[in-house]
Amino acid sequence: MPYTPPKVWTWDAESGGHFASINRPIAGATHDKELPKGRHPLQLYSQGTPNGVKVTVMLEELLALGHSGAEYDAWMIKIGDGPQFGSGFVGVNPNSKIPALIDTQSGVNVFESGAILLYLAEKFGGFYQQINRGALRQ
Ligand SMILES: N[C@@H](CCC(=O)N[C@@H](CS)C(=O)NCC(=O)O)C(=O)O
Repeated sequence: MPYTPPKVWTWDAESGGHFASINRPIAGATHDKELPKGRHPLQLYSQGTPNGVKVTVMLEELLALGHSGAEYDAWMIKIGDGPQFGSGFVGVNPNSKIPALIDTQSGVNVFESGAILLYLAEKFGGFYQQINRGALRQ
C-alpha cells in the first residue's frame, strides 16, 4: 500500500525498536549538561560508528605524519544513552549527531564527519587534493 505523507506531520508515538530513544522529530537540548574538556586544542566528541570513526582515523593519520597539533582528547558520546541531547553537545552540534569537534585554537566548532575531515585537511595541509578547476572546465 503506498504511503501518502501528511501535509503537517505530528509525532503520535515513539516508533519503538532499538533506536526509539534517539529517533525523535524535535530539535534542541533536553537537559543541561556541559561537555567535558581536556588539555589539547582539539576536543572530539564521538563514538566508534562508521561516521564517528572517520574523524579518529583522520586524526591518527595526521599524527602519524608528524602533525603534533593534531593531538586530541576523545570523549565518548554513547548515543544510545542520549548525551547528544545535552545542552553542551547541542551547543556544538544543534543536529545532535556525532561526530563533533571543537578546535579551541581557532574557536571553531565543526560537525558533520565530511566537514570535519575537510576542516582538518585544510588546517594541517594534508589528505587534500587541490582541484585544478581550469582542467575540469575543459
Ligand atoms: N551526516 C552525518 C551523520 C551523523 C550521524 O548520523 N551520526 C549518528 C551516529 S553514526 C548519530 O549521532 N546518531 C545519534 C542520534 O541521531 O541521536 C555525519 O556524517 O556526520
